[in-house]
Amino acid sequence: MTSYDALAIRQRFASDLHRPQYHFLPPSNWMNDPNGLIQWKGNYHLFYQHNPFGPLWGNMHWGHAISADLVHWTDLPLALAPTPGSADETGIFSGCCVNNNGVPTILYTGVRGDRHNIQTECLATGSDDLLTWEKYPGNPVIGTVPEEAGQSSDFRDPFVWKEADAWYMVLGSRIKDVGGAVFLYRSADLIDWEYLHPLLISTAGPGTGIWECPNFFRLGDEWVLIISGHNGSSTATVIYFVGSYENHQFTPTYEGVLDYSTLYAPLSFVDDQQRRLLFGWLREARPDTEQRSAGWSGVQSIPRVLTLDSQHRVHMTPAPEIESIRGEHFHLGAQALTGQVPINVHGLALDIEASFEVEADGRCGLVLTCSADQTERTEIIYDAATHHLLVRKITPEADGALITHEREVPHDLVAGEALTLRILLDGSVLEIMANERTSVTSRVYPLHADSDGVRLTGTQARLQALDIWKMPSIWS
Ligand code: DQQ
Repeated sequence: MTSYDALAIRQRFASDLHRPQYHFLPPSNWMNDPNGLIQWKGNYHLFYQHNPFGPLWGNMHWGHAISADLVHWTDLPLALAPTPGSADETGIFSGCCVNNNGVPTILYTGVRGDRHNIQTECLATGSDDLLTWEKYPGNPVIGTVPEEAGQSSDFRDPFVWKEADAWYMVLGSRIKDVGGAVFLYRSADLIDWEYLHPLLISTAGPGTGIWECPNFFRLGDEWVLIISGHNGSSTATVIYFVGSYENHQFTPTYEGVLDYSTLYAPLSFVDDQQRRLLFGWLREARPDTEQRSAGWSGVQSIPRVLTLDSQHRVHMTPAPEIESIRGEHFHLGAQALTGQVPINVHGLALDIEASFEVEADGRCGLVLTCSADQTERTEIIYDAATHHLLVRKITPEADGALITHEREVPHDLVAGEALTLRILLDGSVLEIMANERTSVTSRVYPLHADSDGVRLTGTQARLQALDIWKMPSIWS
């Protein structure tokens, strides 16, 4: 597909209220995990799990887009498609892309079998423009699951990095009757892989599922393992471990939640500014029937820059490049909050920064997607007494009944610490980062174009500053 065709397809969705304007999604149809993120010759390449034939999961291919600035994207032809009769005949699942001495090299999971239950790791090398890919004729490069996994057929999502002596890979898996696991491999040439040992095994107990899409990397002086899956009673699905990595053994000393809601299967990479950047799939929160009639499904998060704080917590800030497209600006200065007040800004594509001082029993936050009668709204409220951040979506039904969806997540502030909120609202996407360390991404589907009001709310709290920018489309 030429970029011209892709833009024409994008035009068809011009009046879709729920379609994001400044987040990446394909021209049409289904997208899930980010794949193969790499900066190559200065440009950022985003590959992604894609069903080119429809807006629901299936027929997994790798879609491809390129950006010079991490903000504006150009659609490129599909990068990888299943090959009949091969290790990837029913799908090209997730993976990564590395620079092997000047040769762009993708490691991905090829799947076979009716239920995609034969999962092996495959390799493809690219042309210098990353537009054409040749699969290694000897695929798969890893064809069997380690014995200690038992009968598990879940064995996927290679994440590869280079150390002084060799390439290393982690794979997401599950040990039968134990739980999620990440396996570590080593190779001199990306083709012959030696299994070393589990890098980490879940202690949450059997039935807690597979660990998918591992990311393992150095951040500052420590190492971070991110996995998508479950770890015990927590309802969070993307968690991370921080610890030390010596002699190829990982010893985690801190466990945290990367995102509490719809962000899933994130993938990170390092760019030429030595930033660790992460994209995540923002899942839909509406039924298949609605995704089918929309004609598209799945959005990528705005790339986030990762750092660690002194308490070993991962901090996330949207890549500053996104600030370059900020439009009309609204500012409100310091003031006491004594209830809820409307703000003179309307929009469903906004970038918001807010900071508050909140007393021990105080509450404060913002209300977005607010209809004129306020029956429809999305509340983002911090409760200092319970140390929780609440995201509550209220939608009126045709008969006037109100449907409420709530997500309440722990968020601790130390004495004297201000609450900071960074919020990216974009059609049906709502990315919320509190103090850069508590992330709650959500999907909201406003009923009407004028459900776009903004309100400020607080009791026993003081606004330090509120800045709101209207955001444009990145496709015009
Ligand atoms: N999505 C891919 C898998 C991965 C899962 C398949 C995570 O490779 O484990 O579409 O969303």
